[in-house]
Amino acid sequence: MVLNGPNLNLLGQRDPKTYGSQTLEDVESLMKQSFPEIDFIFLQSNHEGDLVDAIQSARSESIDAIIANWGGFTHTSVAVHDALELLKIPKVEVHISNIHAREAFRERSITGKAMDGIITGFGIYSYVLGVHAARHLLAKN
Ligand code: CA2
Repeated sequence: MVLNGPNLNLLGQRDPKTYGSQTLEDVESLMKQSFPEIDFIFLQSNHEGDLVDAIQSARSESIDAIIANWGGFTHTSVAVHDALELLKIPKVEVHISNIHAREAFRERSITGKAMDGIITGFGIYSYVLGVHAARHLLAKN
């Protein structure tokens, strides 16, 4: 399951210096092309509760792993963090930009504490790396 948080629906439309010029649709195509054997479920939402619901649904829908860019909720959301803590499948956080090379408030990832790891700063290729990381975790378990 690939989850994207607030404002990522605008990818490619603004701020190309930080986020590149590719759209969220391009991200999904890249993932499908890179891993044709995987059945991805994609969800983008601007609403925290939708993301919490998606995390909870992953428990009953036999999802193998979560790759997620929580957007701005990365730095604020205790609710997403708490939902993640209850989900015991591989969880990889991805960011397009390098959150450590930007404003100080982006340095802290609240959600990241409940993820297995974080990939940050490789443009939309972060999502591809996220799938490799999830596969590595699945192979270990
Ligand atoms: O680098 C990332 O992937 C972020 O998760 C993107 C979030 C930001 O709040 C995080 O600190 C880092 C913001 C997503 C906003 O997406 C936009 C897309 C196009 C134009 C403006 C914002």
